[in-house]
Amino acid sequence: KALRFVTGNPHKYKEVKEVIQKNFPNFEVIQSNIELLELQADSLEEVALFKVNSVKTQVKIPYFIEDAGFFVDDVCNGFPGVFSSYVMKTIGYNGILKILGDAKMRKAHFESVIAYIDEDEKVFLFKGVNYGKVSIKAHGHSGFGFDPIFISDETPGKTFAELKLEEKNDISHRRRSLDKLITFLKNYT
Ligand code: ITT
Ligand code: NA
Repeated sequence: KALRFVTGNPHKYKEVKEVIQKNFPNFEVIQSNIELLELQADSLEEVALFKVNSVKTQVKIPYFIEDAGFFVDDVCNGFPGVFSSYVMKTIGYNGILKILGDAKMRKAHFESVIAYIDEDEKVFLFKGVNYGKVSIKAHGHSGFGFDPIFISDETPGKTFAELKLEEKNDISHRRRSLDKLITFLKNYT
């Protein structure tokens, strides 16, 4: 079964493709490379719903989109969260390191929300999370976005950018939302 993933972010597509190839041989994923507009909202769920509906006239249903964010829970009360793209473009992960300085409390997490629209134009949301902390310095070169400054509680001592693609994919927020989507598709379609 072929799934269309609408995203303008090649890193996200690469991660999703690896997960599907390795774990779900009955599925394959195809990228629809469309620049997605985002409205400013309070939650990833709202952004995901907006995104999935915004391309209805351009993409053949069924398809899915994903909205992800990096949440710094200590010091920043969850910021950048829904502002992650904008913060990455403006102050980058070095800006986040500066904001935290040498703060001891550095809890953070990633969230991923997938919105899937089915043949009847019904939309379903699937969420995945990974908890950890912000590193003191940036480390590693794989992955993208905030990966160089995030250390998952599940892989202590290494940032996401120091993990191999498959290692990040074993535990990531994106992997977890994707597992839920695939389970849903296996059971209900
Ligand atoms: P779409 O076309 O799919 O919308 P995007 O790059 O705009 O791609 P998001 O809005 O979902 O993606 O993500 C917002 C930002 O959060 C993204 O640009 C990254 O900087 C960051 N981010 C998301 N997932 C990440 C991950 O797995 N690791 C590190 N940073 C991530
Ligand atoms: Na985006």
